[in-house]
Amino acid sequence: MLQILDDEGRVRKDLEPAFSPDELKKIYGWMVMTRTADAKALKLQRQGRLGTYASSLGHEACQVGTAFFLRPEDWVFPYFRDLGLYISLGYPLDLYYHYWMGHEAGLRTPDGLNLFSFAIPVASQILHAVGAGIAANYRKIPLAVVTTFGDGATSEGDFHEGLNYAGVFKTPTVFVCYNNQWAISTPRKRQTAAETIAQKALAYGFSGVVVDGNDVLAVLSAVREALERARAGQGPTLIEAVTYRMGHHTTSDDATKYRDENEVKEWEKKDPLRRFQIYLKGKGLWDDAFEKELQEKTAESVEKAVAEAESRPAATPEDVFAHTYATMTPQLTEQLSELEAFLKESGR
Ligand SMILES: Cc1ncc(C[n+]2csc(CCOP(=O)(O)OP(=O)(O)O)c2C)c(N)n1
Ligand SMILES: [Mg+2]
Repeated sequence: MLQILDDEGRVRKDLEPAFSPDELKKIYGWMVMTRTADAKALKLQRQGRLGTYASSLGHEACQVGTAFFLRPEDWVFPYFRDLGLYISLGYPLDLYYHYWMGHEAGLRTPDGLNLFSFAIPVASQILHAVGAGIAANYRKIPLAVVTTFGDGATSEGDFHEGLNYAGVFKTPTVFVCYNNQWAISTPRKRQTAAETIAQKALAYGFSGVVVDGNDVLAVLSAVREALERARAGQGPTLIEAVTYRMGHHTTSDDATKYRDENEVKEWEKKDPLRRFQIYLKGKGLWDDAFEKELQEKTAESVEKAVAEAESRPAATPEDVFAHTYATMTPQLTEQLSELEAFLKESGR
């Protein structure tokens, strides 16, 4: 497993990537923003102001590390637990919140961002990413396509079909698996008998690497190398970022029913933010005053995003019917009339 910062934030000098102070601060800032915006989403959900939410707590290094080296021409096919990636790519936070508040408009990506709407159907985005890679090859455009997914996605047919095709046709795809040890209540050991997820790439004829997903420098290094290979026509890479889902699966889940709290405590010691903070401090780039100012600025922009999201139109029950077909089927039209009659009768 590639690790550059250990659990105590000590750096492997021989592997240390060369970042400028500004770049290091930017990476840290995005990680802090991810954590703050995530905590806010959980609070809003508890207050009935946001719908079911999938927390990114603990995934900040994987998500920010995956996004940092992306270029405007690259394409991204993420999944539902990817707040840090959205933040790093400059996706408006108010839009992101608006989606989780139940409005599909929140996933309408602003022009100029090559970011596909994130996938809720597990692993379906992997096929889209491979398809986009085929298109890039066909048009001879040197770009990379990144897709993210969880450990649970690796048991889906879509994962195997996607990786097989990518290997055969050498698509410029970077597959990033956030192996957070759980797929709802299914633990990693019940997901696959293979020793690692990364080794599955070998069966499809390309490289797989395991990285410490709580070490942002390790994720950054592995993703940079994979992106360069993809853009140079050297084909796909599978990156397994080993991390941990610190929260429940979503706000509709209670993980205490199926996992040992001691396991969560063990992973707290590997916190990606704390490790990176120690590293920055060692470089003279972090102190209490810097942290305080960053926290204040971050909290302010999060509050602004919430206010903007709440000023947008709320989703209506009728919206459920609106966006599946260009023209509704007769059955849907009938069901919509029934719903409308019900809403009228019940005075809503
Ligand atoms: C095709 C499909 N099957 C089942 C589900 C229900 N479901 C939602 S998330 C999830 C587990 C995903 O686990 P993992 O891929 O490890 O991602 P994580 O949630 O841990 O980030 C399941 C089974 C779904 N959304 N799509
Ligand atoms: Mg998982």
